[in-house]
Amino acid sequence: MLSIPPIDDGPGEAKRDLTLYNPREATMNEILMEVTGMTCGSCVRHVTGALKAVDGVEDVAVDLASGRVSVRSRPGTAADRLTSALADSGYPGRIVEATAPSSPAPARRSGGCCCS
Ligand SMILES: [Cu+2]
Repeated sequence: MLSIPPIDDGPGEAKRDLTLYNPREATMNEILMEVTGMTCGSCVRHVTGALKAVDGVEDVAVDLASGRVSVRSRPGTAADRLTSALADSGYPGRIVEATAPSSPAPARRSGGCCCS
């Protein structure tokens, strides 16, 4: 029998994920968005700022390479306000996945990069 023993990370390692876990976040909605037009760190800051300005948004994480943005918001935050905030900032986006009910994304708008 071939068996691979479990890797022993030593004491303390098992709870390493807990250090990043904030119990308050367990009640947060997670919204995954796809944003177009981001090409640099400045774009990321614009998008982050636009989303954080939306009432109820607690945290914004932008992955520039994939154009994916995950937003953590308080329950009841209207997801369509996120897409309109993005449109207003010049970076059209749509909701890919949301734990909260969302309405369809508004019409997309082209353009938007600050550095092109
Ligand atoms: Cu840019």
